[in-house]
This record gives sequence, structure tokens and C-alpha cells, in this order.
Amino acid sequence: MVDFIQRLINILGASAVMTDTHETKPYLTDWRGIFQGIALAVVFPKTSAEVQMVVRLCIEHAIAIIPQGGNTNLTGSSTPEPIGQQIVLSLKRLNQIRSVDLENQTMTVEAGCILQHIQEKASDSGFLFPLSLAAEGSCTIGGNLATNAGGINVLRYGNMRDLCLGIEAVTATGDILHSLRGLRKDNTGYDLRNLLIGSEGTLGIITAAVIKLYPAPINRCAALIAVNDYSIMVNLLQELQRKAANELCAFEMMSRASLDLTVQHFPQFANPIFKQSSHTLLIELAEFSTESRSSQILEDVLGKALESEQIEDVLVSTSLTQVKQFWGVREHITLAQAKEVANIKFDISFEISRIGDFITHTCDLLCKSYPGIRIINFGHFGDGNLHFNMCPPIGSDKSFLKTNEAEIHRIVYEQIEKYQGSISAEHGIGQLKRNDLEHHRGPTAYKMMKQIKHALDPQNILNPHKVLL
Ligand code: FAD
Ligand code: 2HG
Ligand code: ZN
Repeated sequence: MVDFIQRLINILGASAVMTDTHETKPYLTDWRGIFQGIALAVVFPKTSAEVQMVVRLCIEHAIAIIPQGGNTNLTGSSTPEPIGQQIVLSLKRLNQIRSVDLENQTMTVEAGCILQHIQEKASDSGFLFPLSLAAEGSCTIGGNLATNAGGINVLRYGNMRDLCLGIEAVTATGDILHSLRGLRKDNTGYDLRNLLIGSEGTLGIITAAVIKLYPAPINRCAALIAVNDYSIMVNLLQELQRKAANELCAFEMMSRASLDLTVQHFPQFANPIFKQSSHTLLIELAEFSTESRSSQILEDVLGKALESEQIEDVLVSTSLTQVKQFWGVREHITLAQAKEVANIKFDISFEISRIGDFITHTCDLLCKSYPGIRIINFGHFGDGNLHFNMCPPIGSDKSFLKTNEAEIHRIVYEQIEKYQGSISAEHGIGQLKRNDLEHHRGPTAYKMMKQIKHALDPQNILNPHKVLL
């Protein structure tokens, strides 16, 4: 192994090869601290050519590679296995914005660019890069692509897959796929870009991408809505889509328990409206022209809903500062849950027509079996994605979830199957859900995935045992 490490240093330089166990520690565990791994080294290439040389060296030595961006994933997908014959390849230093093409409305960015920096660069040019999530200050565009990240604006702009036109990647056989074009139409054979997007570092190492830019809104308008009924939420969504399809960007839902927990840990986000109903919606409309009537539409639709007693209360923003305040609570739910002794996460999705029945029925089953359990249910209601999470009853310790996790998991998964949902809407499979994938997707889909993996990575060198067993 001394020889392997020395050869890494010869390729990258000593400052780009980290072996000190104290220094490597943060790269060997996941954001939630559930998975722990071991690595021979953490390496930091600065160019695609360096990534390629590292991959070729690893092939020669039969050492597996774990690609890593900001390490913010919630599934253990960028944590090495605890066996030590692997390296973590961090893309952090491959972080240049290669070019901006305002006529084509695209930007070519390297994989290690932090999402927030990309948003800022787009904004400096008068454009919008619409992917937005609470980890945007530390996640990378490479990680966003590898997980096909979703976030709060999927309703209007789609997920990461919809925001990418071209890709450059180093393959598991040490070649470079040069496909960095900003074409909006390109039916030339199999779609390799879309195969790599969402593959969680198991099929290739993404080194750069061409991403789409959009006109920046000139104004934003948000509302908090106190509501008790899922079918009313669906009606409101449809009504807003009918009246403001082009402007409606976000339609988020937060249950009372998720708000109580967040305000408990972050009291600065308390708002009296949270106490008026079982759920609060946070919706946002963007204005793209001076003729836009977003705030008027919001007031009309929500005013009518209030008059007819479909909703309990509503608060419409009057300034950008207030829009940001409204989002504060939503962005802190995950951080609030992280402060608890333990939690379980289900990142799931449903057809919007089934989502209410799933929540009602599953909450009922869980509350009967586990009195006091806190169901921290929130998420991107508008696109059908729930973060159906749980915390132990107040006063219980870690052992509550340890003892009951398997049965809770069984109950929730049975209901996901019944209501024909997905076990992973936006966070991916990683290590967390790899045991469930075959059953969930069925034997044919699973076999095809294994065949693809074997064809593209015959030595099983890229992120082995993630996604697939
Ligand atoms: P990492 O965590 O480093 O890696 C994730 C996966 O991608 C791993 O499999 C890794 O091997 C692979 N990978 C990373 N870079 C590359 C590359 N260049 N080439 C190939 N493979 C690579 N996710 C959402 O979808 N929506 C949300 O709203 C959301 N909110 C979040 C909020 C918080 C507070 C946190 C902590 C996480 C949230 N996430 C969310 C999850 C996470 O931020 C996303 O999955 C993000 O896309 C991961 O990016 P990353 O750079 O941190 O990737
Ligand atoms: C969000 O939407 C993220 O805030 C995180 O996807 C969800 O904490 C979670 O489970
Ligand atoms: Zn989410």
C-alpha cells in the first residue's frame, strides 16, 4: 500500500493526498453520523485529467473509489465501507466555473462547485439557477447530479435531471466521457447523461456539467396558510396551478409536530399562525414581469378559501425580507431533528391523489402502536414528496427507535406499497435503502440495474455496494 499512496502523491502532489486519521475523519462519516467508514486516503484532484489518472491507478491496484462532494447526503452514499481497501475521491477542489453562455442560457461548471456559488454566479448575470435546498451552502453540483437532487422548486423547474444538458465524467474503466454540450435536443443513441445522473457515484465520476439558467424573477411573494385537511391542500394546489401555473414555484407542507420541534430548537422562527391548524403550507409565487399579478392571485385564491372556511388563516408576505423569514422555519426542520436523540427518515412520494389517504392511514397505525411517537411530517407536497420522519416520544431515549425501528419500517413500507408510492423520492438509495431496492423495484428492474452496473464497472470499483447490494 505504501507504493499505492506514493503513486497517488506522484500524481496529485502531497497536499492533495490526506492520510492522517484525524484529518480524514469528517470524510469517513455521513451528515447524520449513522455510517462510519475507513479509507486508505482521501484525495483531492483539481482537474478531470487528474481524476482519470487516479481511476487508472485504482484499477491497477484494485482499490475502490468513493466519489464525494459536500458529503451532505442523507443515505450514507458517500461514506466508504469499513474495510479500508477504498479511497474517498473528493471533488471539492475541482471547482471552476468554466464558462457562462448567456445567449444559450447555460453555464458550464465543474463538479465541486458549491450549489450556492452557482446560484450567486447566475444571479450576478441576471439569471436564476433554480435548484434550491437547505444544504445549498455546502452541497456540490456533482453531488446534486449524482443524487438527482430535488428541493423546493421542482414544481416549476423540475429536479436536477431537468436542469442539466451536458456532462463530462470519468468512467470506471478510466476513460473520459466528453459530452459537455448545451443542446436542448439530442437524440443520438442511448442517453448516457441521464444514466449517470442519479447513479450515486456508482457508474462514473462526474467532473463537469452544462446546466440550464432561467430568467430571474423580479419579485417573490410567499404565503403561510393554516389548513387542516389534505384534500383542501390538493384543491388549493390545483386552483393556484390554474390561475398562476407559470408563477407557482413552491408548495411546501409542514405538520404541526414538525413546526413545534423546529420552534423548540430555533425559537426565532415562532409564528402565531403555526398554532392555528394541524398543518401549515408555505407557498411561493415568482413575478417575471411588471404586469405580473402574483400577489393579487394569492390574495384572491386564499381570500376565497378563508371566506369559505376551507383554511383557518393566511399570512401573505409584504417584503422580500418576510419571504425569507417564512422560509427560515422550513429550512431548519432537518437541523431541528438532528438535535434530537434519534430520528428515522422516510423520503417518499405519491401521486398527489393518494397522498392524503397515505398520511391519515399511516399516522393512525403508528400512533396506535406507539403512543406519543412524534411524526415529523413535512415536505414538497406540490410534487408529492413527503419527508415522513419520526422522533421518539418526549422523554424516551435512543433505545426507543433501536427497539422499534424495524417494525416502524415494516408498517410504513407496507403502506407505501399499498398506496403505490416510492421509497426514495429525492435522496436516493445509498447504503440506507439498498436492502429494500430489489423488492421495491421488482426483479426485472433490479436485474437490469445490475447488468448496467456490471457492463460499465466490471471491476466494481466505483462506490461498490451502494444502491445495489
Ligand atoms: P455527497 O453527499 O458528497 O454525495 C452524494 C452521492 O453522490 C454519493 O453517492 C457520492 O458518491 C455521489 N457523488 C458526489 N459527487 C459526485 C461526482 N462528482 N460524481 C459522481 N458521484 C458523485 N436533497 C434533496 O434532494 N432535496 C432537498 O431538499 C435536500 N435538503 C437537504 C437539507 C439538508 C439540511 C441536508 C443535510 C441534506 C439535504 N438534501 C436534500 C440531501 C443532499 O444535500 C443532496 O443529496 C445533495 O445533492 C448531495 O450533494 P453533495 O455534494 O453533498 O453530495
Ligand atoms: C428537505 O426537504 C430535505 O428539507 C431534508 O430533503 C429532509 O430532513 C429531511 O428528511
Ligand atoms: Zn426535501
